[in-house]
Amino acid sequence: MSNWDLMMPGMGLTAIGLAGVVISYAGIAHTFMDGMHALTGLTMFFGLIFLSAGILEGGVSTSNKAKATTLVIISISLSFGAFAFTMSESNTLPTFAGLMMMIVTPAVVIAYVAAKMPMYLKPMAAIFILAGVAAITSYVGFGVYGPSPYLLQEEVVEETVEEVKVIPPGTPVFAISIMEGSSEQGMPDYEPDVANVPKGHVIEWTNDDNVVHTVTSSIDFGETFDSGLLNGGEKFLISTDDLSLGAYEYMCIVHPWMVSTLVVEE
Ligand SMILES: [Cu+2]
Repeated sequence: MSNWDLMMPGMGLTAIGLAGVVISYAGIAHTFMDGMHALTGLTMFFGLIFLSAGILEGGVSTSNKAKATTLVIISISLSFGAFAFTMSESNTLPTFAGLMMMIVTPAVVIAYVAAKMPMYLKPMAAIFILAGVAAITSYVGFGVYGPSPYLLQEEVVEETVEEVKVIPPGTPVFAISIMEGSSEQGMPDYEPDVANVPKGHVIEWTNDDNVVHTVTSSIDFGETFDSGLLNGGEKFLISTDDLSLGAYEYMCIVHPWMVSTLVVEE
């Protein structure tokens, strides 16, 4: 009943896609994560489409081979999903899971209707397509007019922070260390990784490594602040008085995987 010429490439694509998605959410490929999960997710979707087309050709298959394949794929997907939801801190994961559900639920219902009640297939498909269009429209609508920053271009505030050469007396200092060995990808880099600095403090980065690093604001490539090359032992100081409240992601130009966040608080 099932078509193995479709199922084989389907399984291959699904496996490759799944591996890529796991890698990107496991944080191994930190730098490429955003692009990678989209690309591998797409690969996986295509794989699943081929796979289900193969399994469902000629009706719902009763062959044990097809059943076993389906079970294996479902259990891999479920265990990955459970892992991702408990272990991952990625904030795009709920969106990704939502998209999966949006595709899987109608696909299952339509496949079932196609096999058991073919006369209702067209109205069912129409309902799902309309629901999908309505959902996407309202999602985009709320994304644009609502508070979610996900779909919005972040407004770039034009501000340039000058390096502090001499700390004014009585000013509290917040120290951030560029840790030894941080040039190596995967090693701890800036410590603390998320620095919550109360406004009024001077922030002092110290290069405790013996390799050259920088402290460079990421969003505008050093427009807001940029230490330039810091040799081992050198310091870079800026005043939070010159920064608006909020989060600033910064990185090392020499080692772009060194990324941390600075949060200026009240
Ligand atoms: Cu570096």
